[in-house]
Amino acid sequence: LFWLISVLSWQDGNGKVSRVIRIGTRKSQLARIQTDSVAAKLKELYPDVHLEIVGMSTTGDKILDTALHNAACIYGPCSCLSHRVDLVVHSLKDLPTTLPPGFTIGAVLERENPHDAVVLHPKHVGKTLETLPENSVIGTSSLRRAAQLKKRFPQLEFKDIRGNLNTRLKKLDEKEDYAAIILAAAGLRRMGWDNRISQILGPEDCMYAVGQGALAVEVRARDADILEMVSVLHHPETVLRCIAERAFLRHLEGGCSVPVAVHTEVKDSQLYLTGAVYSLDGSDSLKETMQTGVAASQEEVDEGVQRVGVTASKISGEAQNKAERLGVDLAKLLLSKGAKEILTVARQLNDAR
Ligand code: DPM
Repeated sequence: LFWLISVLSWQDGNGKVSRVIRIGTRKSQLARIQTDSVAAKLKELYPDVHLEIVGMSTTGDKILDTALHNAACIYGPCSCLSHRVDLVVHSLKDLPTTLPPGFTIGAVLERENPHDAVVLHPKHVGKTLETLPENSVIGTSSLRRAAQLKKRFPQLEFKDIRGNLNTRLKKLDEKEDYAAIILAAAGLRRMGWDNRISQILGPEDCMYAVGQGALAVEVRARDADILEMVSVLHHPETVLRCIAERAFLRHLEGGCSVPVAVHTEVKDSQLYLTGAVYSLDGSDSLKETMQTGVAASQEEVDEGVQRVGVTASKISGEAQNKAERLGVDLAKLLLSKGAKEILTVARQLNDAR
C-alpha cells in the first residue's frame, strides 16, 4: 500500500508528470492554517510537486471538545498517517514523546513565540492578571498553566474551558463566565488574533509546554523520499531545544497531561534547559536549570536515527545527542529531588476530578 501511494503521480496540462504528495489535516481552523503554511513552504521549495490537502476527522478533534489534558494523548489507533496521506502537520506540543512505531517527525519548523498569552473579556480591556478584580475567573484546561498561575495569582479563580480556539474565544466574549482565558501566543498569532493578546506571560509567571510554538511534520519513517523532502524545513536551534524538552518530558514519564513546564534558550553555543514540575495548585514544585554545549563539530553526517521521535539527519548528531542527554539529566535531577511523587499525586488527583 505504501508503495502504491508513493508511485501515484499527477499529470499537468503539459503532460509533465510530477509527484503527488498528500498532506493530511484535521478540520479545525488552526489545523488548516498550520497545514497551509507548511504546504506553501513546500510548494516554494518544490514547485514541481503537486500537493493535495486531505481533510481528516481524527480522535483528536473529538478530544478537543472534551478536556484535552485528560486525553491520554491525542494519538489513538486512528493516527492520522494510517489514512492515505504522506505527511501531517501538527503542533509539536500535541505529539507524544514516543510516536507509534513506523512514524517519525521529519521536520520541526522555526519556533514562534513559545509563551502563553492572556486574552481578556472585552469589558476588562486594559487590565492584567495582577489588576483584574479579586475572584475573577480565568479559563484554562491546562494543568500546567493553572498550577503556575494559581500559585502566582492566588486572588484569581481557575476553571476549565473546552473546545477549539474559535469556541473558546466565543465563550469568553459572548458570556460572562470568564474574565480572561490563557492560550498559547503562537496559536493566537496563527489565527490572526494577535490583537486580542493583552499580556504575554514570561517565565516568572508561567513557563511553557514542551514543544509549544513549534510546528512538526510527521511522516512515515520508511518513506525516505518524503523524509528527505521535508528535512529542509528543520530549524536547527528549534530542533535542539525541542529534543532537550521532549527528552526531559519523556524521562519524567510526563505524558501530555501532567503539570510539567520548560524554558529553553541557545546562547553562545550553549543550550540552557529549565524544567519544572508542579502539584495541581502549584503549592509544591521543583525547578532546575542545566546547560550543555551544542556547537556543531565539523560537517558530520548523522545516521538518521530518531531521538524522541525526531529524525534530523542534516543536523549534527553530536549536538542532538547532547540536547537529548541534557533533557534526561535534568529529569534525573528533578526525580532525585522528588518529582515522581509530585507528578503521581497530581495525576491521581486529576484523574479523580
Ligand atoms: C497541549 C496542551 C494544550 C494544547 C496542554 C498545555 C492546551 C490545552 C488547554 C498539550 N495541547 O499547554 O499545558 O488550553 O486547555 C494546543 C494549542 C496549540 C497547540 C492551543 C493552546 C497552539 C500553539 C502551539 C492545545 N496545541 O495551547 O492555546 O502550536 O504550541
